[in-house]
Amino acid sequence: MIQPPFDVAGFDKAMASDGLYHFHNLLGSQQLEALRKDCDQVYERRRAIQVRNGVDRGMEGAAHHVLGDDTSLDQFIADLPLADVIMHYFGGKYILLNFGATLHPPGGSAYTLKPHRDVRAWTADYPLSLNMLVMLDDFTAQNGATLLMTGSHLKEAMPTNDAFKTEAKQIEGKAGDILLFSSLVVHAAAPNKSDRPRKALTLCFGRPFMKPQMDWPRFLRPDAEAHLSPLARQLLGYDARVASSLDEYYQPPERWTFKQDQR
Ligand SMILES: O=C(O)CCC(=O)C(=O)O
Repeated sequence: MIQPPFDVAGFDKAMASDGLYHFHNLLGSQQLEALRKDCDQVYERRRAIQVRNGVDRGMEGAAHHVLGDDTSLDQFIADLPLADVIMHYFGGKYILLNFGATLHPPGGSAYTLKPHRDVRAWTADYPLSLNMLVMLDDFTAQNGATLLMTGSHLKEAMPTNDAFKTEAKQIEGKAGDILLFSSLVVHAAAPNKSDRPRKALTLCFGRPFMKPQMDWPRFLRPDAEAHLSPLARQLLGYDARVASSLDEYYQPPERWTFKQDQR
């Protein structure tokens, strides 16, 4: 249940027409500071692997799968803001498909600068995936606030680059603001023309039957499950696993690997 005074009808209307809703001032300054610092830390480790594996070009400032390093990013998932709003959006349970951090440095050439969608299948009336963008710094025209083409989730064809350029709106906001938008809304980072990085968290949530980009239960340490909040356990797909043996499959409902409520 979403707590009043949240305007559920206004949210539903905006999501249906624009595919986007802007929430203001949800995170406090201490949490923001910890998240900004931890983004730098987790990026270092991922960047080293990108470089080692020769996939670093076009990934400047982009850190993927930023869980499991005992940082404030783990805590963010344990106590996810807007969890009830997202449940309302899907009309049921959902899992975390991916969780990234973007530092968006000045002059960067990351792949996020190209207009794109974050889900491949176009399912007009049945949302599969929802994006969350958490502003860790103020988002301004100068530092590359995200461009979103509102309403583009309603048309199957991708817009031309020219149409995107003229129609996309630049969403400015303050550190601590959060955007929720349909993963079908075409969007892109804008070039950062300031002299500092512009940090954000980027998450996608989806239906529990979808394949997340990362197999979280195998990605995290074997002892991680015992320390997860019930919400984190749900988000990381511990209740939406595929059985791997007959013994695992033939179990009473409370021990099913794919629980009944994960429709
Ligand atoms: O950094 C941004 O402004 C956009 C990020 C983005 O496009 C994405 O994560 O898919």
